[in-house]
Amino acid sequence: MSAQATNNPTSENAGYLRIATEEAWAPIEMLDLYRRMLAKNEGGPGFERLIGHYMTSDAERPRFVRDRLTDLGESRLADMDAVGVDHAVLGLTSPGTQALAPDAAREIATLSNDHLAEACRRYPARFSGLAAVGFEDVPGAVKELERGITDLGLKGLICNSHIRGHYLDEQQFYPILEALEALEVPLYLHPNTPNDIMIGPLAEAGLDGGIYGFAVETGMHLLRIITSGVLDRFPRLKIVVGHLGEGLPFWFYRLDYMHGGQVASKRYEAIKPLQLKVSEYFRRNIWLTSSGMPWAPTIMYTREVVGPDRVMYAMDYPYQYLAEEVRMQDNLPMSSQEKVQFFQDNAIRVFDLDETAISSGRVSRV
Ligand code: 1DF
Ligand code: MN
Repeated sequence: MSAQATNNPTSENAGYLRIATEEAWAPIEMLDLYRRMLAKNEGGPGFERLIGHYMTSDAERPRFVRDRLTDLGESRLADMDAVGVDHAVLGLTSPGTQALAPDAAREIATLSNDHLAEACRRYPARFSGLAAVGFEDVPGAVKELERGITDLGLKGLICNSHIRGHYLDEQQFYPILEALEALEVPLYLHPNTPNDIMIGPLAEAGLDGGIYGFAVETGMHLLRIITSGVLDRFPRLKIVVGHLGEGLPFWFYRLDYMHGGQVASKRYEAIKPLQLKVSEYFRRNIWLTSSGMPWAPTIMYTREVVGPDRVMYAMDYPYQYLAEEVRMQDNLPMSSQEKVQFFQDNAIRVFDLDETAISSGRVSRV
């Protein structure tokens, strides 16, 4: 592929496919339901602060977001082309089904999976998708996950952190984790607004959103999954986490030290001995994406402590759509082989993407 062969300003001669792994979408039906919930003051404080903003603000960014979330066709593809993103792994935007009562959650999950699978069939070079489920109806969730993966060809499960205040380490959700392990597909543990109990002081300071509150909520969720022993019980479970692991790699030494101390002193009943150190689960069960975190020092540090085969590119479209951030990551201080791994191969491997379809799409665009 030559420089003249593409009209794409940033993918010329890149030498790798850019696969973006935390890309958001929403069916119109879900946004309509969200609007009805807002009008009736349903959904809780976090929902109101997050979705209220994106559904009603006249500012440019929320307008762009609500306009682009629902598109699984030409305008999304044009935006991807404009910044050189070859392929997007799409997940139902936060909070997805997870602010909804069980019946509505099931209905939205089913229609989302159908719409998303249709877009992936239409544009196999450009889109792959993650299944959504209604988590509170656990047997229904297992069935829908199996349908999503086996019948619809989706590539994993999106979980937008807390499930109306509940967390995946609770035993009631084990059948879903068991199904993920059996199907050999990853869980994408994506941010949500903090739960109703945690949100108070964050909201008071305006820190409940992507600026920090999402990471507090989602990092805690991931830690609960680890410290509860879920990954000893399901040792082949694969979990993908955005925002470079919601900051947790920076905590590895302290997590291991404090966890060991708490086990030794039997300080809390919930902190039990684990088969591995807390940080070691990140090198066995967990993959991290660079969504929202395009900054070289943090990406390079994270690769160093979890391994280069576990850190991969994500954009977080349409929430963070900047050509500059693609370029920042094109310019990471890595060898060309390491960039292939970061932008392309890690995602292909963990999501089991169709490399042939993705590559052929690129050729047809040049
Ligand atoms: C925001 C960020 C919103 C992310 C999201 O979904 C989201 C935001 C409502 O900035 O308000 O998925 N994100 O993943 O960083
Ligand atoms: Mn996101």
